[in-house]
Amino acid sequence: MLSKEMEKSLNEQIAMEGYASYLYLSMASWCEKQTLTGCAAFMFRQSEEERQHMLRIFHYINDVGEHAITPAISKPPHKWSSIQGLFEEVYTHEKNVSASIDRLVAQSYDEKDHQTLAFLQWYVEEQREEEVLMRTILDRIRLIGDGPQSLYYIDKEVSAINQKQVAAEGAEGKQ
Ligand code: OFO
Repeated sequence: MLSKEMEKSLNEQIAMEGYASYLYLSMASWCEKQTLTGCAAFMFRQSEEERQHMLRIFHYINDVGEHAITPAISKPPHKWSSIQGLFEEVYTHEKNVSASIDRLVAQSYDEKDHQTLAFLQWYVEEQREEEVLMRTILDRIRLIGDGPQSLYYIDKEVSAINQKQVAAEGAEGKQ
């Protein structure tokens, strides 16, 4: 059982994860149109991951006897001025998600809702990993430079990072 406030907050988190999934899908499409196929593969996988994050909360809310609500999702942007700008937006978005998870953790402490607190630990760790990942990509882009001559190398680099993620997720059996 959840408090009404916690049910509402978790449903809001569902909407945030759902938006992330759509935003990354839109980014994947833009990358594909720029023939940045490595970046596109990375963003398609991230989009699917965010959908799994959303579903994990769905199941949790319903499992504890409350009602997970399918959110309305607003249309994400569909164009970016550069690949660096795109990854900067991803990084900012991930930091906002982390802040939202932190607020949920604080709320569970305040409500002495230990089961939700335990449930959220997975998200705390996941957000830490995602922030590190996005910061690593941004550091590489800054190192390579994102002028037209560099795009091929950026795409190769992101593709290699994506392959590593796929392998790690396979090893962990992670969704
Ligand atoms: Fe859902 O992990 Fe990123 O946002």
